[in-house]
Amino acid sequence: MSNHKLLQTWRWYGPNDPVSLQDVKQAGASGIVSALHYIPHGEVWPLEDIKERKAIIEASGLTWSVVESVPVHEAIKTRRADADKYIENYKQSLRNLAAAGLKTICYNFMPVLDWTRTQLDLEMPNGAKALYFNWTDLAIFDLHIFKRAGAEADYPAEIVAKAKTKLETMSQAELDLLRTNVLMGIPNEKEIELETLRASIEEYKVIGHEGLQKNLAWFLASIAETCTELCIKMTIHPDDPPYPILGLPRIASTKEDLVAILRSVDQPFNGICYCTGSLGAGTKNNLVELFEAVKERVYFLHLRNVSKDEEGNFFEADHLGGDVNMYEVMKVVTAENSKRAEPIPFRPDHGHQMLDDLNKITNPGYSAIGRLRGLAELRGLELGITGNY
Ligand code: DNO
Repeated sequence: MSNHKLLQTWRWYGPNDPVSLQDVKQAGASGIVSALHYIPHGEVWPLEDIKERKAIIEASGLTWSVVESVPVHEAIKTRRADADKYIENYKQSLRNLAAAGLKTICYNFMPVLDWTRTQLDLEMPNGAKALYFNWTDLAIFDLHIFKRAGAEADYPAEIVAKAKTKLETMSQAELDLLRTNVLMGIPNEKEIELETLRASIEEYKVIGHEGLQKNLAWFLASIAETCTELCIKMTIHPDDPPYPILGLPRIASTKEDLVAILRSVDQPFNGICYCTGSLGAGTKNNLVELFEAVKERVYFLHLRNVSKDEEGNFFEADHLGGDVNMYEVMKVVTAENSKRAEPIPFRPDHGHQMLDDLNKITNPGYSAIGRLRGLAELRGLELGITGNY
């Protein structure tokens, strides 16, 4: 048993991030979660570039603890004819990262789109702004902007009807904003075009749920030896939201999914990024039970909260508010942490845009003050539970 605390980390998008490393230090985190977002997906991350980013972080007295993400190229997810080349590139990036001492890597296997929201500024009663996912708005995008063939069948009749009624009240500017929000990617990474999305949806139709599971198992098996040799821990980020959207398959949404992923290549390198916000949006997910099922392989934590309604729409709640009982989660997380040789890194994933940040241009979900509040609450909760002062 060890009485070390969880490792407090903070996602930093690099030198262009409006939140500075000095800000991160004032928030009280000691670890940085970062990635070389400017490198196109699928290309090798040069060792020099990795070292440069590391040096910038270390010059501020912080440590680069987790790499989030090393994106998996679509050619791998779909196992296209040229997939082997991308596997080789991925392995080379891992070698370069390990050479710089970076060994915890986050990735996802969501087809085409990373996390998806329909609104980025839902106003809370206190005036702060939160990220929001609404099925009616997604249906408006899908049925009336994107016009995906057969999309109607993927929504309950009431949502289709609501979408139709709401559409009539929306201005062109509102529709454009909805489109931008749904297609929004990671800051500094390439935005997805509607036509690319359309082509991908066709490609994934053929692959299906099982095909995508197999492709992930193949990816993991292909990098297994390299990871084990280099002591790299891979952590898959769950689907966000944890449902199929736009006709795309999802394979990392539930406890069963995550257990199946671990079993598919049952080796220590194959781990999980336990994201309470993504998994918490699943109406059937029990977060404590889920953690218990996979805990030995949880190498990274994203702690945030969501509040769902009866239709399954959800907004991002305060870290200690919402549907995820963070007290119960923190109890199981800290129990697992006390068994580890190294503390598990966590970050306050997303935060409200609040106070002075309301007047600033920020990366959605990644403004400073809301995350600072989340981090402070989470570390207080941890201390209250463990008593490890
Ligand atoms: C959203 C993030 C995700 C995550 C990737 C991991 O804010 O948690 O974008 O970084 O899915 O690959």
